[in-house]
Amino acid sequence: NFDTIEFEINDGLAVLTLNRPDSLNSFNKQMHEEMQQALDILTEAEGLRCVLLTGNGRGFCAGQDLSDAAVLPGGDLGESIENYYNPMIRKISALPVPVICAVNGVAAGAGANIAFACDIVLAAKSAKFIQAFCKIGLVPDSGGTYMLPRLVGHARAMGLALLGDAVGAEQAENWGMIWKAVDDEALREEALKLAQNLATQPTKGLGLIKKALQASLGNDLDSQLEMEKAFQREAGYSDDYREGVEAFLEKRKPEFTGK
Ligand code: T3D
Repeated sequence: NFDTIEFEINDGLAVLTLNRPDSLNSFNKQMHEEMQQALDILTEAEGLRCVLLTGNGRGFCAGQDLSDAAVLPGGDLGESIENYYNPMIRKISALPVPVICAVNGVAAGAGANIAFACDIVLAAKSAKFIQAFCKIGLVPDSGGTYMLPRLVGHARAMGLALLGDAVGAEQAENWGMIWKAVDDEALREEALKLAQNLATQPTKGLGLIKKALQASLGNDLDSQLEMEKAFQREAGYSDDYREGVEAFLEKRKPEFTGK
């Protein structure tokens, strides 16, 4: 039972909705703690096959709640990064299932970088991504300095981080920051449809794909080829590979169990 987030798991699909709409779902201590608990549940969940992260109200997430006592100027900000933001990004990134983010409105500061830590990002056309940190004398966190250059290249990453300009969802799609910008009214349904479909796919294989692509930019070709071999070996023993091949040969729709 949470107050600052909504959280449910049905048929292998977890939907986690940030729920402090009056402050554009910015993170106060309670929301950090509830988010950690939810991510711990997801990390341990048996039969989990996909996660959908979104927000209530007109914003997705405005990053840290700047009125929270934990981030008063002069305090040790490293502490809240160590206790909350870094574990959150690590947990999202380590989930062995696809994590979809439906960015329903502005994503600023850590809010933008939490979205970029997810595997597939859909955004409402009215949504904006803002590296707001520079405007208050801070530094992009929550993996922003890691993900941005990888998503958009050095020049755009520098511009975004140093200027803090808002990037609209369609531009974000054109720049390769996100998967797709969709009409505002269609966002929730489209994201749910995508997540529900992914929750019926070969979860083990998808988890291995996620891991391989995450490792890719830090690896040389040889290491990546070795990783592909190991992952293919593992995938080759899965029930879903057997089902996928049988269904193909029998010209029927596969019924994957995620195992
Ligand atoms: O160690 C650490 O924890 C440090 C970690 C830092 C991580 C970070 O995320 S730092 C960056 C923090 N975020 C920001 O700097 C963004 C601040 N917000 C904004 O710049 C704007 O709100 C937006 C551009 C996101 C949206 O603008 P707009 O005009 O659509 O909405 P608004 O009117 O500014 O905000 C609506 C309400 O939400 C408003 O409250 P009110 O006046 O209706 O009572 C506003 O104060 C509140 N709000 C928005 N963002 C935050 C917030 N309240 C607290 N903290 C916020 N980050």
